[in-house]
Amino acid sequence: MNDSLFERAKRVIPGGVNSPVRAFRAVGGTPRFVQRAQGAHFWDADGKKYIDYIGSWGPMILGHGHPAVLEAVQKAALDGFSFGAPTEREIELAEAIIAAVPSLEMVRLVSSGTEAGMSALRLARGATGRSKIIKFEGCYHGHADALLVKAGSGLATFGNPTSAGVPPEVVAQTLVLEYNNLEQLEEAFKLHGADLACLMIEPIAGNMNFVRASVPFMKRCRELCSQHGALLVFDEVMSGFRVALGSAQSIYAKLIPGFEPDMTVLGKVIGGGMPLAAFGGKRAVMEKLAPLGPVYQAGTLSGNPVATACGLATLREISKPGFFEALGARTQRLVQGLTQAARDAGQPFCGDSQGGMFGFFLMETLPQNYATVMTTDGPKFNAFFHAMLDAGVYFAPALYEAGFVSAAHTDADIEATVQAARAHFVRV
Ligand code: HOZ
Repeated sequence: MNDSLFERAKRVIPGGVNSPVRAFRAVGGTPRFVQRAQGAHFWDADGKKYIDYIGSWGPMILGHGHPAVLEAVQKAALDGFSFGAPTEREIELAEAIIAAVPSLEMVRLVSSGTEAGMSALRLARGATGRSKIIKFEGCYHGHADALLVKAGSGLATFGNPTSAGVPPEVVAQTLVLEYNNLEQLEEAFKLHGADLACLMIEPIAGNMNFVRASVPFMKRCRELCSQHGALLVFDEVMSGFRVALGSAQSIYAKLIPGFEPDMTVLGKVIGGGMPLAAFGGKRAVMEKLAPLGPVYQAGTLSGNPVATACGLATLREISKPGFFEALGARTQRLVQGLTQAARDAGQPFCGDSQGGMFGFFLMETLPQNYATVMTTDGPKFNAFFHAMLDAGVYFAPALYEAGFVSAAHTDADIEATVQAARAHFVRV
């Protein structure tokens, strides 16, 4: 059934998918067409059950079909799908986001991470009156033209880190530096500091697998941005409300006194699985947005009433005491179990996690940048991916993607995953 659906899909949808990484082109084989999902599992069109470690690429932090979220969505849907006029729930969601992330004074709700990143960039340029931006190799900030240069995720998967169709003049203002490379960072600010609108970074990169920005690197990003009047923009579409309730910035704030970004881009978890994202920051910057200021941004479905209900119900659940401690411990158990299984079989393996987000590499030590991630043995990853898939474990079908554990994953799910990995590692 998966095969015939894929053939049918390819006739009417480019590559048979509506987002490239789903096509399994990197790992080979037929994508699984999902029929339904519940908790930590989904079932494909052939009725096969999988332990789901992508969780819609991050949003499903509570697992699928959480009762409180379902109830909120059903109730909201009965009241109307979309109004194109403001609702109280938009205020409630904005308040909930701001309450959890201290660097935010105002947020604007939009419909996708791409839209949020693109709008944040325009706002940074409009607020500073400058054009140049810094981004890092392997960081993916959605598919807006100016950010689609040396990006991770699907672009890395298909070996085209810069997309066709992006005019060179559009990316001429985008400086691309190596992640965690202090020398390049210093040099870029020395040469271009006065022209820089912003530095945009995934603090925990989830689009070149899982790579953390080191604390000294992040500290220097903050200092240089402040010295040169550039805005530090955290892309927390993946890490936001996923690695901690206060997002990745709360982790850096514990290690760097007084640390906070100027702007934050959010998505995924704040929508709980519905199309919803946001960007926010200090009042002085956010008030440059229309209708108050000269930077234009808008959207028919922005702040959608069903999506905001879904996001709010999700944030309520993950704000409960102990939620992130339990999720983090479970995710760590998964990464430790996989590491042990590989090591016992004499296979190189390393992994890292924070909250409910994780990554692993079939190499000895954790990479610090995209170039090192690229040295991963692709065929070896693909063999691992397919062995796990056969065993009913669904990891991301590309080695450049992070993985996600939800509150619905049980110890039994983790144990079954580790056993499946162990069986593979002793075979190869
Ligand atoms: N850009 C996502 C991975 N980093 C993929 C989204 C999707 O295919 O749903």
